Amino acid sequence: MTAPKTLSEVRELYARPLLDLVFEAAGVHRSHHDASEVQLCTLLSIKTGGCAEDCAYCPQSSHHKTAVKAEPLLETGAVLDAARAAKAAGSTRFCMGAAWREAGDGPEFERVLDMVRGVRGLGLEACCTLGMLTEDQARRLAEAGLTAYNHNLDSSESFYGEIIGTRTYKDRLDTIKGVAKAGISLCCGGILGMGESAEDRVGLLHTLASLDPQPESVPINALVPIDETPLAGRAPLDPFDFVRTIAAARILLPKAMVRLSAGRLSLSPEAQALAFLAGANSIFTGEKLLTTSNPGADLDAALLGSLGLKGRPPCKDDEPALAAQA
Ligand code: SAM
Ligand code: DTB
Ligand code: SF4
Repeated sequence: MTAPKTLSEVRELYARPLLDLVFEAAGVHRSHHDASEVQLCTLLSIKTGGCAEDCAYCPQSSHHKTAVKAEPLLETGAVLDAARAAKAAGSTRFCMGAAWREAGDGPEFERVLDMVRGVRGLGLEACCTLGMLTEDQARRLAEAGLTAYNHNLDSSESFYGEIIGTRTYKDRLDTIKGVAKAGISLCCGGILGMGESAEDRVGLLHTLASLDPQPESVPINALVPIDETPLAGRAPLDPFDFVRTIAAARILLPKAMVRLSAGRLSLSPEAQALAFLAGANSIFTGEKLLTTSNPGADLDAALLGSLGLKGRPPCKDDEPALAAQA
């Protein structure tokens, strides 16, 4: 069956009885992926805080007086030490995040290119999230061997203006187009629990599924409410809404890696298990994401162990790319 694509089809899909949706998503998952494997990814904040954007959810925005302390761009050596440690702990993808509105040109961007080359040289997938990019920057990241670029749409176009005032949905889509043009895989997802409606989630899913090419990776974040941000007091996300969105994403983007991202500490092991059944097939490991806490290695090993899941082996689909670089 062809995946539904119109907005009304996505709306109907999203509104189905939860267990029917999970059942169908589990089938789609199993026909496109090895359902016994979960890809383990590690995140590192390479440049923390002091960001010029006003994203209402974000601890790193300079518009909110949060507890996050701004730090300059890390040195390449420190980043590669972290990447080696991530690899030793079983991660196959290393994601570098910078609290930038946009990646500027100059020595800092050159350093990020060095980091990408170094991470790829370790045999890891390399992902970056640096804010808006020009087409030339995207091309240079591709040349350095970048596997994927993370640039989230976060929510529907109509809800976007309620959470971010310093950039538009179109700015986001323009960077996404430049990334695709440079031949870099796209990692693009959203945040649930910001006060958005079911219709906003439908809008986000429809936009993600309509991107051409579709994202190779879809991170689904549960809002981590941060003190002193405008979203600090948001009501906790209903875990079944989280699972419903994962299931719909799996059906609409059958080939993508669907990643359980921020906010896993607020999800029970049972909710995460249902999310894996519904087609999630990746997690971020380690005690810290960019600035927020994450379940540690022991908790995750116990969770995967009790579900009979295993970490995906290194660079399964990535060997030709690495061989071409050697
Ligand atoms: N500055 C870049 C950008 O915004 O594209 C990259 C870093 S930014 C922190 C990466 C993503 O983290 C955002 O797109 C957002 O989806 C997610 N994020 C940030 N704060 C969050 C929070 N409190 N809870 C859940 N997700 C969050
Ligand atoms: C994404 O969608 N989730 C990851 C990754 N992209 C960069 C990280 C989100 C963490 C945000 C909260 C923090 O600061 O830790
Ligand atoms: Fe945070 Fe990224 Fe928004 Fe900056 S652009 S405030 S780092 S989410």
